Amino acid sequence: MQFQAPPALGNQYEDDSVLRSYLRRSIPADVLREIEPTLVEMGKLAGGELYQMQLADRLNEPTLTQWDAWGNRIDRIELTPLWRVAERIAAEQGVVATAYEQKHGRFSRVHECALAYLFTPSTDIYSCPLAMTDGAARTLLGSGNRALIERAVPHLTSRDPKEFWTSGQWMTELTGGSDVGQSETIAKPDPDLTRNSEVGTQNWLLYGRKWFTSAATSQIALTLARPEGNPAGGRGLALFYLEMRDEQGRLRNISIDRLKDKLGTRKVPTAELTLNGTPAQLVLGTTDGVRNIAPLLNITRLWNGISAVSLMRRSIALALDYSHKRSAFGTLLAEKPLHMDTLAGLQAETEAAFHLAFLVAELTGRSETGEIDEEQTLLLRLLTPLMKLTTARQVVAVVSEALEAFGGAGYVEDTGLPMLLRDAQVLPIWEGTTNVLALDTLRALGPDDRAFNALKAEVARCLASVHDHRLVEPARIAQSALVHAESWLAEARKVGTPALEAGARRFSLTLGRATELALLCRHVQWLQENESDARATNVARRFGASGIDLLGAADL
Ligand code: MFK
Repeated sequence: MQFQAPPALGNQYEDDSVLRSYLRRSIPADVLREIEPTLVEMGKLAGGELYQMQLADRLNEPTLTQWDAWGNRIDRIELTPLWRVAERIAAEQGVVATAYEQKHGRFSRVHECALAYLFTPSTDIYSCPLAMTDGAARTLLGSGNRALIERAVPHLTSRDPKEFWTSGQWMTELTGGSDVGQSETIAKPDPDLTRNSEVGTQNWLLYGRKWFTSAATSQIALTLARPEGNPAGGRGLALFYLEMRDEQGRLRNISIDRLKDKLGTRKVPTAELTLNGTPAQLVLGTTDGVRNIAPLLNITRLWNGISAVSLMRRSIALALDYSHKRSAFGTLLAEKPLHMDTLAGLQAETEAAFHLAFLVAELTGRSETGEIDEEQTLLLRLLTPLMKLTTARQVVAVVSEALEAFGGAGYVEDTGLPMLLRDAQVLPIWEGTTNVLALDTLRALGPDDRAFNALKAEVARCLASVHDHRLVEPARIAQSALVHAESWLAEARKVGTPALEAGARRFSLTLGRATELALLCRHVQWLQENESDARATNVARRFGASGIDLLGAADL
């Protein structure tokens, strides 16, 4: 009897020509020399020890124990072995810390994202708590609240697993998933002002239900609540910081009602919580909570995109390896033109998505060191939702197709493959659905042309560098999609808000895919000129022919 060899992974950094060539192009050689050992190490873990642990941990899920044997309410969540190891490795390898240690200035953010990209697919979305932790650190630092910065940021950015804290991001309530302004949690001034005095003097108690709190094992959370008497809507909310447990390890008037039974991200202990007088501190001001939590949202949206490209990459790495092990109709799949053509299509989507996600990482890095001008600031604000929504749609399609490349094995749980698709499916949903982000794109564009012009200028710079005759057609497709989107926007603005909103998704996806194509063309041209590598030309041509302008002839 013959047994089928399963797919295997090598060093996930060394095997990734896309990541490696991108880093060679985008960061100085001396910086790359310094950071490369950390990427080789993470690539080794991701393709080796962590991947094996992930397969072994497949059936484990976090558990909630609400009561002890003697009737005490304890609400203890046990993580799975994989996640416990992931927490340690994330701290030791500085997956969050790297962005804050700033050893390489603005390139520190790209370095962090490269680590996250390698780490994420082998740890069953441990990127979720890391994303929120990163976002909380950025938000606290931007708030100027010295007491909270000194208290929490050293923990959030620690490399010592014993000191490392993760943060939750409690926004979702029964009334408000996307429409956060409807949140019902109330904040009342704490009559006992001595409580928590070590972390600030503005003490409040929170009362309400948080309906979808991811990674509820975090030590702290940033959350929204409405100070009593404040008006309805997002402006009436305030941004609060809280620590989940007291010095004895008891939850601070928080009950964990249940863990969510989700389609995917099964290792993430997502909980429903009731806050019944939970002590909290204001982060900044008693209003404008939605605006004040936006820095956190923008960081977690960046992580969402990095996670999307990392899952695409993982599914293709497995499918490609398998194609060299699986024979059908007399030859290996790798020798079958149709099979390899299918994988090439997935590779093109993945490379395009990769360059957009990492452009947002680059711009985020610039914003953190102040090396950003007005045009780039507008570009970052616009590209963050565009990138999040575009890559999140791509990952679901790519991973679904990659599973098909395994035939029936892709549908069988103990291969570990179906989990990839279930995990991918969260990416268009959390951190803002495709439609909510399409509307955020309109918000980021604002009423004038400045943000759109910033995007046009970026695309023009990319395309100006393209000379190879085989790239003329993809470059033309990117440019004409952008021109169409611009004229559509002008027309839709004239017709009115309902027309603008109805087309926002097609419009945003067109912008996202056109930008991806332009970035891909630039990279491919660079590869040819600097590394005599013409292989990727087909990737750009392929992506250019796969539907960039999605506006079609939609009526206004
Ligand atoms: C794997 C990696 C990912 C890890 C994920 C971790 C797990 C997280 C689980 C979750 O899902 S957490 C919950 C995520 N929830 C969301 O993402 C909410 C989605 N909804 C939106 O984004 C809505 O657009 C929004 C709540 C922001 C709308 O609320 P409002 O109150 O109608 O907002 P409004 O009035 O338009 O904006 C208020 C202010 O915020 C405005 O500024 P001003 O006050 O100066 O005018 C906006 O410009 C600003 N703002 C809104 N979004 C912004 C922003 N500023 C910068 N960036 C943004 N993205």
